[in-house]
Parts: sequence; C-alpha cells; structure tokens
Amino acid sequence: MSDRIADIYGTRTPHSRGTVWPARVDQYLDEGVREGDVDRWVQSACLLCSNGCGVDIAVRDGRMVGVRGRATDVVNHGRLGPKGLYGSTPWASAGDRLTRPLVREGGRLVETDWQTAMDRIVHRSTSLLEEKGPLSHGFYTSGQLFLEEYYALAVIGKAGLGTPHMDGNTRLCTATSAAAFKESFGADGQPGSYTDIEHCDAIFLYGHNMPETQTVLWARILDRTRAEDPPRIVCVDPRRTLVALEAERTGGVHLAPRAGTNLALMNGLTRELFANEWVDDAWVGAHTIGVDDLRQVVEPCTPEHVAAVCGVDADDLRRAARIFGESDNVLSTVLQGFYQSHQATAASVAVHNLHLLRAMIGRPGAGVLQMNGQPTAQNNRECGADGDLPGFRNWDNPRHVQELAAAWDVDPMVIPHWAPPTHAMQIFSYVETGSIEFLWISATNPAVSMPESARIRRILGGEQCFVVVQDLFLTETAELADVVLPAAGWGEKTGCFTNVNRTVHLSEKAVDPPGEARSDLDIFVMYADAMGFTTSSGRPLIEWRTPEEAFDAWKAVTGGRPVDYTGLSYDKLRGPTGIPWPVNDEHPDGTDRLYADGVFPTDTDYCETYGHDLATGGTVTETEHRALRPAGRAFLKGAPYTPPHEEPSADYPLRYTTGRTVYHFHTRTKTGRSGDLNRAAPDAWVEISPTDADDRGIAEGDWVRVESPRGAIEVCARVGDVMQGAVFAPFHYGHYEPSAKDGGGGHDDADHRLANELTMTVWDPVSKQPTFKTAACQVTRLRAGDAPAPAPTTTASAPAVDRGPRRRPVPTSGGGATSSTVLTDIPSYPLDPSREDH
Ligand SMILES: Nc1nc2c(c(=O)[nH]1)N[C@H]1C(S)=C(S)[C@@H](COP(=O)(O)OP(=O)(O)OC[C@H]3O[C@@H](n4cnc5c(=O)[nH]c(N)nc54)[C@H](O)[C@@H]3O)O[C@H]1N2
Ligand SMILES: Nc1nc2c(c(=O)[nH]1)N[C@H]1C(S)=C(S)[C@@H](COP(=O)(O)OP(=O)(O)OC[C@H]3O[C@@H](n4cnc5c(=O)[nH]c(N)nc54)[C@H](O)[C@@H]3O)O[C@H]1N2
Ligand code: SF4
Ligand SMILES: [Mo]
Repeated sequence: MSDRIADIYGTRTPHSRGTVWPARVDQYLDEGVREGDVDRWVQSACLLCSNGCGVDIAVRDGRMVGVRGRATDVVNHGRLGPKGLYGSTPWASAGDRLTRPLVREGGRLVETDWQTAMDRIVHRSTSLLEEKGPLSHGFYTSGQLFLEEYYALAVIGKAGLGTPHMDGNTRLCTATSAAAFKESFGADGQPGSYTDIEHCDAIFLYGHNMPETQTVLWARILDRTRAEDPPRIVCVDPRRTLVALEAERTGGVHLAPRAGTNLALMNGLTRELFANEWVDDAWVGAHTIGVDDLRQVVEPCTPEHVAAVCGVDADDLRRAARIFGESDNVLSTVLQGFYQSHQATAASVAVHNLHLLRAMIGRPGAGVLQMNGQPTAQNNRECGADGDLPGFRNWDNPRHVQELAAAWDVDPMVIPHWAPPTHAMQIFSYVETGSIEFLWISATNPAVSMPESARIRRILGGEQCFVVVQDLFLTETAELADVVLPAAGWGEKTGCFTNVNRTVHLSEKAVDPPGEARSDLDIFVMYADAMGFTTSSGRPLIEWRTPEEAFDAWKAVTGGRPVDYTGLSYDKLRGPTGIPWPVNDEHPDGTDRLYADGVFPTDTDYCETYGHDLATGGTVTETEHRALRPAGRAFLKGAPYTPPHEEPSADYPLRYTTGRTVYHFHTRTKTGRSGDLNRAAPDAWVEISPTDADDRGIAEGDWVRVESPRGAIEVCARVGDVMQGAVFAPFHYGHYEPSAKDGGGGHDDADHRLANELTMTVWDPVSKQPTFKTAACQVTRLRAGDAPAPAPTTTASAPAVDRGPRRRPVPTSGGGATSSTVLTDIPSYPLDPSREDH
C-alpha cells in the first residue's frame, strides 16, 4: 500500500536505453472495498489529462468504486497518477450531481422535465433562426467529451444550422498546438511518440510542468533519468519546478525566462544552431522551405541579447543550445508556458524549427510532442466542434467543403466557409455585444476558466443572450444559465477518445448516470431531432442513435485524410491497448510516429491551412501557397520577438502568471469531490519569490492582495521558487467549496480567490489562444496568516527554503492506492517486437 498523494510517481522502475518501459499496475479502491468485492472491471482510459492512461473501472453494486491501470496499454503500461487514482470516480456518486433539467423561472433555476427544457431550447432556437438566421447561434464546448459527441455537435452546427460560431475550451488549451502543426507541417497531428522517451539523448520541456500535469509521462521520464545512460533534461520555466530540479540532476540546464519572453529565447537558441553549424543542410534543403528567411529573423538574437530580454544567463543559453546541437536525438515537449503566452504560435513553431534544422523528426528518440492538456482536446480538433472542418479539412479549400457536403448530403453553401471560423474569444465578444443571442455551453466552466472573470460573469449573466449549460454539476457557469441540462459523465456513457500522441481508446459505459442525466450524444441528437434538421434528400440529418453508429459515420469522413480512422472499430479498440492513428489499409495496426519519410501534408490541395504570417496573423492565400510549391516539404517560419501586451509598471511592478497544481483538475468539479485530493490542496495561494516577499514585508502564509488593472484576489502567500519579479497563482479555485466530508466547508471568502479576475482579454494572432501567462500585478500584505500557505510542498509550489527532498506526507483517509510491479515485457504498439523502433 502506498500513499500516492505524498509519493506522486510511485516506485521507480529504471531501465536502460532502448528497452521497453516495464509495466507496473497501479490501483485504487474506495475505503472498505476489497478486490474480491468488485463485480466487474470495465475498459476505459483516464479522462483527467491528455496523457490518456489505459484504465479499467471497478464496478460494485452499480457504482464506480475505483480504477486499475491497464498493464498492456502502450500509453501507461499500467501506471496511474494521483488524479487518475483518487479523482476518477468519487465525483460520480457525489450527492450534488445534477439529476434533472433546470429552467429559469422568475429569476431562479427550478427543476423540470426534459420535454419542457428541450421545448424551451428549441423554441428559442427556431424563433431566432427565423428572425435572424444561424449567426445568432453560438456553441462553446469542451476538450472532455467523446469523439462521437463532438462529431454530432459539428454536424449539427455546420450542416444543420450553418453557424461559424463554434469553438471549444480547446481554444484556451491546445489551439496553439494545432496551429503550430498546421503552420509547420500543413496539418494538425502529433509527429512524436511517447516511445521517444526510451531512445532520446535529451528532453527539452518548454513551459511544461509535466511532473504535475502528466504525472505518468513524467514517471516514464524518471525511469530513464534514474537509470544508466540517462537523457539530459532542459527546462524552460520561470519557476523551479521538478523539471528544473531534474535538469540540475542530469547535467542539463534550467532556463528561467521572464514570463512572456519565450520567443526571444527561442530565437536565441535557433541562432546558436546556425552560428555553430549544427544545421543538417542537406536534409533542410530537401525537406523544408524558408531557411534563409529564418536565419535572417534570428540573426540579431545573440546570447547576450537574449540574456538582456529574458533574464537568463547567456552561457546557460549556449549550454542548452549545445545540448540540442550535439545530441543525436532530442525529444521536445511544449505546453501552456508557451501556448498561453503572446506570440504563442511563433514560439511553438520555433520548437519545430529546431527539430527541422537538425533533421530530428520521425525517427525513434527524435520527436516533438506539442502537448495537449485536456484528455479529448485532440478529438475536438479532429471532429470540428472547435470550428475546424472535420478530418483536418481546410475551410478555405472548396473541394474539402464539397467532400463534407457530399458525405452529409447537404448544400455546400450551408457549411460555413466564407470566412475563418469564429474563435471562442470572439464568440464571447459577440455574446457581449448582442449579435449571438443563443449560446450553448457544454462540459466547460468559463465563469472560472476564461480570462477576466468579471467580464465573463457580466456576459453570461446578462439578459441579452439565452444560455444553455450542459454539465454534471451546478457550476459557477451553470448558475448563470437559462437552461441547465444534466449530463452523464465518464464511465456513465460509451465513446472514444484520442490522447496527445494520437492513441485512440474506447471508454465503455460502466454504470448508469444518476437520475435523468443523459449522455451528451443523446442530448445533441435529441436537439437535432426536435429541430427537424434534414439532408437534401429529406432524410434526418443525424440518423445514428448509438455511439458506435456515430463512430462509424465519423470514420467514413476520415478516409484519405491525415487523421485516418478507417481501419479502426469498436471491436478492435476492445483489444489490449489503445491504437495510434492513422489506422488504415496501409497501417492496419496504427502508426507510432508521423513523418518518418520526411514528407509532410503541405501540398496545396491536401493541407489543412495555407498558413499565416506568425507575427501578425495575416493569412496566406491559396495562390501564394501554390506559388511556394511546398509539395510535401515542411515550413520553417520565424518572427521577431515583441514584448507582451502588459509589462510591469510603477503601479503593477510584478509579472503575474497562472497555472496548475498536481492535485487538482481545472475548476475542481471532479478533484474537489475527492477528499484525498482536496485535502492535499484545499485552498488557493499565490507564489512569490523570497526577494519580492522581503521587499513587501511578506512572510510565508501571510494574507496578501494581488491586484492587476482588471481585478484582485486575496489569498495566502507561499514564499516559493518562482523567479524574482514573477508571481504564480493556481487557477483552480472559483467559489465552489467542497463539502466538509471532503475537507472543505471552511471558506467564508471564496469569491476572492479566482486567479482569472486578474487576467487579460488578449490572444495570439494565429492560434487565437488567450494569454493566461502574462499580466502585470502588484502584491500587498494584508495581515499575518495563522499557518503556512495551503499550497502543496511536494511540487513546484514547495517553499523556497526547502531545498531537500520535496515531500509532505498527507495522510490519505479513503481507501487506498496500491502498486504492483511486474517486470515482464509488455506490448509496445504496434505489437511487433522485431521493429527496431520499439
Ligand atoms: N494536475 C493537473 N494536471 C493537468 C491539468 C490540471 O488542471 N491539473 N490540466 C490539464 C490541461 S487541460 C492542461 S492544458 C495541461 C497544462 O499543463 P502545463 O502547461 O504543464 O501546466 P501550467 O501549470 O498551466 O503551465 C506550465 C508552466 O508554465 C510556466 N510558465 C508560466 N509563464 C511562462 C512563460 O512565460 N514562459 C514559460 N516558458 N513558462 C511559463 C509555469 O510556471 C508552469 O510551471 O495540464 C493537464 N494536466
Ligand atoms: N488563469 C488560467 N486560466 C486557465 C488556464 C490557466 O492555465 N490559467 N488554463 C486553461 C485551460 S488549458 C483549460 S483546458 C481550461 C479548463 O477550463 P474548464 O473547461 O472550464 O474546466 P473544467 O473544470 O475541466 O470544466 C469542465 C466542465 O465539464 C463538466 N463535465 C465533465 N465531464 C462532462 C461530460 O461528460 N459532459 C458534460 N456535459 N459535462 C462534463 C465538469 O463538471 C466541468 O464543469 O481552463 C483554462 N483557464
Ligand atoms: S497522467 Fe493523466 S491520464 Fe494518466 S492517470 Fe494521471 S491524470 Fe489520468
Ligand atoms: Mo487545457
């Protein structure tokens, strides 16, 4: 029995380079439940981050009572992390689940039946369509539904209504990942594989706190860095995260740039590759376009220049560049420290540039993981409920639109393609100004998660728009809705999802949803039926009724596209492991790594976008694209660094940045209902450097006020390992307060701790991803606290004074987590051990 709150990664299973990561099966069962009590185990994958670990759900008496990692799954080889173990199931039987629809009556939300709730939605929808047309409708969905659900929503929006105003919280999450792929390689699609960890010489983590946000992937890395011949780690993060500690341990480098200066740093690294002749000229000449322009853009960015802009040491930058330049195989991972900054796409594309310049793509150990965050963000991007066209089709290419029109049997003119799809930030502006009057929000909690919270509350709470919210709980957002629909969650419905390295899993229904809650697929189909959407030949637009029928419909539109699912089926996915797409006649067992042949989907007739200018977001036209004759070559694209939208000033002298802790998932609707996790991180805090704390007379645990030009929070201070001048706040804490049973209930001031009160309504010009990582702020001391800040000490949030092992034994009260190591070879995908890349 191990306490996986304190021991986040579990026991090490070190192994040598090039060998298969040993399996270790992690399991959690509710208090009082023993293995023999479990009625059945149901196949699924963990839905608490993009890693998508293979998992079986324990069912007893019709309830989910625990989880067990799947030893045979290529993603996790049996392991689970703290969220997956403790947070996957307790929320499902929480007493405050939504069980009936709610409608607003006389200002209050009251329970009603489905018929009444759906009638209201359909009535508003039809009358707005008649009066104002489809542009009155907006949809804001998620990165946490299933593929089948996104696809249904995409068909409804694009072929039923014909509105371009559809997006997901994926815009806040991985829009930059998709945008960066499209700019460099012509289409979305993760080039790398987790198996690169087993082969690489160095791992660069850019703005990615993997030890807290993909714990199982980090355990996989630790099993290499703690074995012989370890890869060196390079960390790019203004905080001294566990990644930074591992960089120090392995002889790598921790580069701590000032928040908001990523592109300057990347341009410096790129310049070093040119200056030291670490570029593979022959490969670059054959497989890329744009090297001369890139060389020019980065030329001014000497290490000394970068040092001045970013606040890093010039020699540290040189050392990091040398590691990249002299290693045979580098794996790079990128996440929110890059995506949620200004110039997000340019900085993320710069990571691709480094790999392309050194021909480090498509072979074992040399890969890029533009990470996802949410478990099913990838599916939304594939299916197009985020505004993209399904199957990575190009909205600007009439032939691609025609393909969909034929598949759906609708007039191509119904499918919005006359202008770029509307991104989430713009959708909310249209709601604010009244041109969107019907907004349907599913599986996301924007009142907590979108920037500039006061504005979001005003927009959703106003009279100008009819708001539908579809959720498991009465969230901060649902409280503002006109109609609230109770949804079935993970384990209560069947569907597929695809993790960050393209691995598709089937998640089977294990138990019935509570009360009258229904799956999101059923709800969307119910709406389509009630609206009477039909095809050109008069048939119902959506004829499928089951998830599997929806999956088969989806498969049919992926043929011939990069995201090819044609060789997959529910049956195949019931096998030992998830399977990475493309899966087709050519690759019947899936594809571990893309671009092994150095051919990229950039052909003008095939690509997902003609591209953009990275500095301004200006679009490249079809004619311009064709003139470049990309024909399968990747694009090297650069842009000069410009400062963030808001820099420190006399009134707001510090840099405000935000992010996560290992123990909570987003707005805590699930993890806040796990006593184990909640007690490990019960309340908000803010991290400040020892120097900045001293200047303000702030001691550990003191109450402070953190203020930006847009708002303020009052929380306890953790004097921590952030770089001087930076302030870090976790964004998990809205006004939801867990029950006393789960260690909550003590907060009388919960409205003043929401990190997004301070953030800005600004976004990247290419990906349109909003900036959560830079703003200016001031911190002032309010009063002494009565204890250290409620921040974990096991992670990047540890106190600055604590330079020893980071560990706070937080006793787990519930059942327990167990691990058993089975040091046998387990299948790595594809299941052919003779392939040298496994
Ligand atoms: N425990 C947990 N895990 C999660 C989630 C969760 O809520 N909780 N959410 C999932 C989701 S949806 C996502 S998107 C991922 C996010 O995963 P991550 O991106 O790893 O998490 P963040 O904490 O948002 O940001 C990562 C790091 O960016 C750094 N940073 C801040 N500003 C800058 C900057 O200007 N430059 C650089 N280089 N770094 C900067 C922060 O110090 C932070 O350590 O996590 C996924 N996994
Ligand atoms: N300041 C700051 N803000 C941020 C970030 C940051 O780093 N800093 N990160 C951003 C990122 S990357 C992300 S991904 C977002 C996340 O922000 P949100 O998407 O708002 O966060 P969640 O709490 O995951 O919200 C998901 C909602 O869906 C519900 N839900 C779960 N499963 C289902 C289901 O099957 N059906 C339905 N209908 N509902 C379901 C949950 O109860 C929950 O209310 O936050 C963003 N906001
Ligand atoms: S790493 Fe992510 S997918 Fe795996 S168990 Fe943890 S939260 Fe779940
Ligand atoms: Mo995310």
